[in-house]
Amino acid sequence: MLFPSSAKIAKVSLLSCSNLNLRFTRMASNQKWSVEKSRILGLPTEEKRKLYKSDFITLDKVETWSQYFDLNKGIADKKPTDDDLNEFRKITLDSGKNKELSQKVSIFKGDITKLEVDAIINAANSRLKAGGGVDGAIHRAAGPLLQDECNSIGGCPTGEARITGAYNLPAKYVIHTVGPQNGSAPNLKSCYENSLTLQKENKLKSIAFPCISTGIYGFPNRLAAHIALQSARKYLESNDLDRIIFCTFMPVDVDIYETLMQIYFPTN
Ligand code: AR6
Repeated sequence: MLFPSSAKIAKVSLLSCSNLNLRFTRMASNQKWSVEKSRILGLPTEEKRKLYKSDFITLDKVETWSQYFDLNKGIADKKPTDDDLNEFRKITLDSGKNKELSQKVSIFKGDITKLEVDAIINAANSRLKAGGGVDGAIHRAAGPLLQDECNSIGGCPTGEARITGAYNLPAKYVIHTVGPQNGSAPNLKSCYENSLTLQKENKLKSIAFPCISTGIYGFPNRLAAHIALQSARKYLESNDLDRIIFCTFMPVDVDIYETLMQIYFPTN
């Protein structure tokens, strides 16, 4: 038969219609995140604040480490262990910068999604699919377009980092980094370094880190804090930004950071 039956034509055109629909839907969702991302980034702060799902904390309300240390006298009694000092000796401080740098870092106890900073770091998984822990909290507060943008990136290997918009979050951007699941210290170090590289490339002035890998991925909290503080200290000695915030969500991390910040960021 030379001509296809009308049933066949109908079937083929139905198929191409549904393919076309699928393509349009995909395109529409692609366009939606990218249009919204640009629109939100261009909003005046008061307008952007109407998008937030809950209360927010501005940078000026987050004490610098230097202020925090002065206000919480008891912290001085928290002494590093011999193991801490051995780990600390892996880097050399430019001690002339101590005072200045103690004003460029902070401990923040609480929920990272509340921070109105340039970027918050997400402890993501390599598929960049919303999971539990801080990742879940970030996706819930940002709204579904964050997942759409993550889908457009496709994934992120362990130790690397990717940047997206932050949508309904108070932050401007989210930097997604994938911490190690096998306790690899070099991979965790790369997470901090690659996130900081994105900070520089995007000219971000204030960023907040959660304790990457120390939750579901099970990295030891104390060593993770050493790696975070070593990376931040070395980076701040030669790069200009206003603030790196260490977001400590669990009491164990508050205690570790209050102890270790005293050696990595002495206030005098
Ligand atoms: N704000 C700040 N820190 C938080 C918050 C929050 N709202 N919620 C949890 N934390 P985790 P990981 C702390 O498990 O170990 C996800 O399923 C938490 O107490 O979030 O790198 C991803 O999709 C802990 O101190 O991240 C991955 O599959 C820290 O954030 C996997 O978990 C990190 O804990 C990543 O595991």
